[in-house]
Amino acid sequence: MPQAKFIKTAILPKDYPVIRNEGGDILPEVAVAGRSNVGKSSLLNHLFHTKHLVKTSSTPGKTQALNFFTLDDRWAFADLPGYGYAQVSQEVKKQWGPMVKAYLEKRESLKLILFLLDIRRVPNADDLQFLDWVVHHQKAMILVLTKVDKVKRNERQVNTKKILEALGAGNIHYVYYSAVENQGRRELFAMIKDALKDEEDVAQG
Ligand SMILES: Nc1nc2c(ncn2[C@@H]2O[C@H](COP(=O)(O)OP(=O)(O)OP(=O)(O)O)[C@@H](O)[C@H]2O)c(=O)[nH]1
Ligand SMILES: [Mg+2]
Repeated sequence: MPQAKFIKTAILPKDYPVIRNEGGDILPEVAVAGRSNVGKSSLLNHLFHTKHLVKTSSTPGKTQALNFFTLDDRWAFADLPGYGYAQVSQEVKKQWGPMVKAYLEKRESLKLILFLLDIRRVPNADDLQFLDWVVHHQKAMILVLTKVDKVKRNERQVNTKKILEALGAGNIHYVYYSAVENQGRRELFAMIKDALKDEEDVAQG
């Protein structure tokens, strides 16, 4: 069984935790990002085999700060607050952009971004803006198409094509995911491992 731990909640870079393994190496970090309600926190619980370690909600806008976790003393994970939800307060909205921008800019241990999109929706301006930031900071990314239990098999292909077209991304790595129907977990882990291979080789000297 995987061993996941909650480490800390933070908003500002000065409050980010420095996360090391027992050998003292800083753990490579995977950030989970995407629109509010897309399923970020649920995906982390599903990956971790935990039910409530990561707070989820049917009300969008649940996660309003950065939440840091570790898995097996090997990887760190950051659950990012979702963007694009109209109902959160002006105060929260104003801080979202700077909070996530600062994270992408300052977090040196950030090695991989899981960019979540709902398989049923064409990416909107907020999604494209976020993707721009990721590309700008030259971060490795995996596209995770969530809630695939909500669409029929043939719809998957059609929607995937539309989504990739909207992103204007040619060869982007993507994976189908459902936390509800237990799909994609193994595949996503394999992709994460592959993406972080070089980092871990360095850490192990
Ligand atoms: N059908 C289906 N529903 C899902 C899946 N994953 C998450 N959900 C539901 O989507 C809603 C939002 O899930 P969260 O994991 O809290 O979403 P989030 O992206 O963390 O949302 P914010 O914290 O607001 O940004 C909840 O009602 C979940 O039960 C999935 O794979 N399939
Ligand atoms: Mg959340």
